Amino acid sequence: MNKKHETPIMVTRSSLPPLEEYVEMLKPIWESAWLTNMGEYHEELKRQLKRFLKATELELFVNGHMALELALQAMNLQGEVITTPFTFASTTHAIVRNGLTPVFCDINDRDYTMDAEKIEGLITEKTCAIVPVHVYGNICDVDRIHEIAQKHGLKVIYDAAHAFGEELDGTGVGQFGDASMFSFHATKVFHSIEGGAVVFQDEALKDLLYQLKNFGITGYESVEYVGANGKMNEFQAAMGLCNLRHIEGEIEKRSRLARHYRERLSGIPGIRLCEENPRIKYNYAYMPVVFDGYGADRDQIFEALKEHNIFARKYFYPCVNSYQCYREQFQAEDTPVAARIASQVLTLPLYADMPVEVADEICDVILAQGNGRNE
Ligand code: T4K
Repeated sequence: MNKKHETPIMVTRSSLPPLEEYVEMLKPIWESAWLTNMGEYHEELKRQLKRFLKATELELFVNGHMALELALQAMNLQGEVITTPFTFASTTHAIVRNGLTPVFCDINDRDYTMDAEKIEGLITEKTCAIVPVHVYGNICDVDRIHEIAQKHGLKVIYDAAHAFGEELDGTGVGQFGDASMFSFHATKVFHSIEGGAVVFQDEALKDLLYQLKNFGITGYESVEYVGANGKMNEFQAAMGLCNLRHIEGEIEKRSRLARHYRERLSGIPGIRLCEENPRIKYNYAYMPVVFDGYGADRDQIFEALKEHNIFARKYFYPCVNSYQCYREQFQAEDTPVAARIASQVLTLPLYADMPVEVADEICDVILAQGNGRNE
């Protein structure tokens, strides 16, 4: 079996532009001493991202969470919001921190996004919106969700934290629903150290989102909204501009690794990979693998990898509806598919500069665990 890595292999590793490129970008910041509050880089990144994401409208934020929280605030919602428990804490927290009540809809077991066929059964007279998540970059059933939202007069705000640059039949993923949030955290396919954006269709939201991220200030002597500080600074925007130059190469490198994982792990009894949808242009953000009736369970694989100094992650275990802060209000059993997948899934290390040999070693460890035990 392979030897243990001297330096640990983590689930991801931030991509960075050449240092000189970033340093070059810093010079104008030093000259102008303009560090934050919608500076030139902020505006330039906004323009470039709007183009790259094929977005109608786009606003930048200090991080993805604030972007989602303020996008929900901008929708002026009240009551219940249908969402998924199979996600990162941020999605639900953004709903709750807006004084809204999350209602958890189960996921489907093909791509782990919200099971659109279960949404209507959860709609009550209090329902105001749906917040689905394109989890792992798997694009939700946007057509069905749109149909349901139209029929019941609901807003749709997508958590697209994982879906940067993705397209469905050539349409930018941010074009679906009323708004979509993208995360530009250091661990994401595209990052600005921390950062995020809201892509939206209604021009009327433009000023509002801008104002909400700046304390609700609407003029030198007027504050009309209870806003927050959600501004992206110039150092973040500079990193974003540098990284955007290299994004195509980043995604290409990720796609090669993902393909390699697929070749090694496909067709093994008890190992399930998400089906690839030919309509989607993926960004290969994550490499989720489900162990279901394999020779070893998810936790055993996790431990075996750890012994080799390889740290896969159990994204997204536990489900949000069993967090300590929510478990009094919700039953994890109400979303059984999410609970099951959360207990079976492991996201394997995947980042642009990961050598293919490391993917091979990871597969070797996994396959050795199943040897002779999965008949
Ligand atoms: N919605 C969804 C569905 C999300 O997944 C997220 C964030 C959000 C909303 C909110 O967006 P942001 O407000 O974060 O923009 C990480 C990320 O911090 C988080 O952004 C991400 N989702 C989540 C899925 O993963 P952790 O706590 O697992 O990160 P951490 O610190 O354990 O890092 C993971 C690995 O990444 C490290 O082992 C090494 C590598 N890494 C990490 C950092 C911080 C680097 O290479 N460089 C770094 O700077 O949450």
